Amino acid sequence: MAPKRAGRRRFLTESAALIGLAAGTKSLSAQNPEAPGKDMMPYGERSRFERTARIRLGNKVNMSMHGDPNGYDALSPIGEQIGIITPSAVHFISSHGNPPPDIDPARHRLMIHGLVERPLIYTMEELKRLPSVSRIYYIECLANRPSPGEKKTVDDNHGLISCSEWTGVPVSVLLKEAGVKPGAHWVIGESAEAQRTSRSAPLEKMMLDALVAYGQNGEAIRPQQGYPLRLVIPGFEGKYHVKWLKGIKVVDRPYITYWEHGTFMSNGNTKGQYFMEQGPKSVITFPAGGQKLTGRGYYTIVGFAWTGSGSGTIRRVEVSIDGGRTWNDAQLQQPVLPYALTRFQLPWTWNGGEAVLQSRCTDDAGQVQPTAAEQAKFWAPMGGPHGNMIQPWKVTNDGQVLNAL
Ligand SMILES: Nc1nc2c(c(=O)[nH]1)N[C@H]1C(S)=C(S)[C@@H](COP(=O)(O)O)O[C@H]1N2
Ligand SMILES: [Mo]
Repeated sequence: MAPKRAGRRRFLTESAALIGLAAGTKSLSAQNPEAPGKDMMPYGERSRFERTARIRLGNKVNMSMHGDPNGYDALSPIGEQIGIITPSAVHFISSHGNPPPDIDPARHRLMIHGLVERPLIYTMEELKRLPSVSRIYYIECLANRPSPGEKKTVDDNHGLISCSEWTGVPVSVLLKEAGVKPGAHWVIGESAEAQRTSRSAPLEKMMLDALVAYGQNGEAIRPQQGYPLRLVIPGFEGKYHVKWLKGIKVVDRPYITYWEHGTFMSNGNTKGQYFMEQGPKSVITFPAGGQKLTGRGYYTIVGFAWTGSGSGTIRRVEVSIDGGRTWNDAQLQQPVLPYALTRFQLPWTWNGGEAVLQSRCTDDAGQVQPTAAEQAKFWAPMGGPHGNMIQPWKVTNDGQVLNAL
């Protein structure tokens, strides 16, 4: 009994001291240690010890990395993401030169028009009165691809992907309400920003699982992500997820809008086909490019896998620690959800020597993530629209992790 009582007494004394401290400094917990005086009770911020941040793109230095000369783009710090949800504050941004428009949700409208029986106009309030769904989906930019040379870190090579819980109304509900006319096969998502970035997608997919989303991770979508409304088309290239959505126009055939031109005409796509679904892809996010191991010993290799093909579900992830000679099945961390990031992990003891780490995933359609060589061959001669090749990372004997592509 005696040691226990002593323990309890010490606990009481310490908590009394804490209470005294808190009283003395006037509700310590309510203050932001970074910005003294700012009241953190209504809307919180992270600890001042946390530094994870987006990486801005589009200036002269890194423009060539992602190719958009007007870029208002930013990479998500994927190498530091914990769990499958990307915090909204560090969701990647791909906005083609547009700062987010300043939209008052009270004045925003969504128009359903084109080949429909009854054109409809919804206010945000009306949309929110409809039954909603919440789904965890990734969005990945077409430009998210590893490359040798200039891109060194895991964020540089893979930061144009993020995963959120999106909440909104299925597009099918709105289209059924409007009544799609015979002869309609495609849908154009129309956006409200100055430089219109409309995209078209097949009606079938829109009816299947596309969302008009107003919620992201439990709150309103962030301005950079399309506030107050965006399209979410699970598994499709990022550019189809139209932000600042103001119209859904039902049409007879695909229209090549300005921003679709790239997919349609380049990338060896001589048949003029659309490639909207993204193939199986995975990447080790620790240990990964730009990071450093602090010493030999036990580590857990972690990473993400995802696919836009088939039913969008990852079935298997293998990890190689010897440059692809042998492969080990990694553990898939639950939940494993369609069109979401899937976490994988594998225990690893680093003996201090050189090692080449890489992951390869298989989706539930049986498609296996290709090596860079296989990828190049498939999309020859000009390289494919989807950069889903295997990413090798080289651990040097002083613990640096380098891009080994
Ligand atoms: N209205 C509008 N929607 C848009 C874009 C845009 O510039 N304007 N960019 C597209 C591209 S290229 C991508 S990859 C995704 C990125 O979404 P995010 O910025 O929320 O990450 O949005 C798409 N939707
Ligand atoms: Mo994009």
